[in-house]
Amino acid sequence: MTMKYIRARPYDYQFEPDKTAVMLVDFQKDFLYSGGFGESLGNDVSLLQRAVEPTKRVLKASRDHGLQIFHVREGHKPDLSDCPISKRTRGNFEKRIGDVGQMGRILVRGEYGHRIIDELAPIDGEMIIDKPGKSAFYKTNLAEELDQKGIRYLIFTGVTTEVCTLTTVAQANDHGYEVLTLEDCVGSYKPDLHEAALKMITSQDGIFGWVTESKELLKSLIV
Ligand code: TIU
Repeated sequence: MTMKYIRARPYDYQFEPDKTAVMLVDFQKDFLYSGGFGESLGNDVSLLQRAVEPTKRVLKASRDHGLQIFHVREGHKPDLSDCPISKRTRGNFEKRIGDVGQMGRILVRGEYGHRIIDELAPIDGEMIIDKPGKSAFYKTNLAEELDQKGIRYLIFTGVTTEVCTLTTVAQANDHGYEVLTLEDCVGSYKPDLHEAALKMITSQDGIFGWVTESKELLKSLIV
């Protein structure tokens, strides 16, 4: 298949659609809605909404154009055996991972809060990667699944920008993927850290990869 080009920072990004996966990182009720993990950490969860509509458009276009789609979720087994004590006990918060919140047990697999938001819900044939950590590569089969599908290019959307998205982008870079992050499809509780994360990706002429707006990806898919 022919190479496609996207206007991006620090310079144009090239990709082959049949070797590309679009990643949706942690678009879960636990992070975007009130009463979940994000709010339990003291955050204003409404700040993440900005990423939903643009990501919905990317998801639709990716489905229409046959790109591989990987949904990622952060969460733990009900017995919390995959949750380090440090993760559960850090910080001075009223509710912690595993405690019962307004959307069920916080950040626990199978609970309502762990689900992906309805607007971006997976459909049959799309991969779902459950991870216990911030990186989608840590203690998951993501690298094997990508290898099996012959993927070389990863295009990222997700929340939060500087935590699970950046951690995964950085590791994807170590795995050798060509990584593009869509800046309007990532969101953070911390606008200054959102900006810093995007700067980190593109600094040093793309130390972790490229950044652009979703409209540039959409344009490239229709030509
Ligand atoms: N707290 C925060 O900003 N993020 C996380 O804990 N996980 C993800 O980013 N998904």
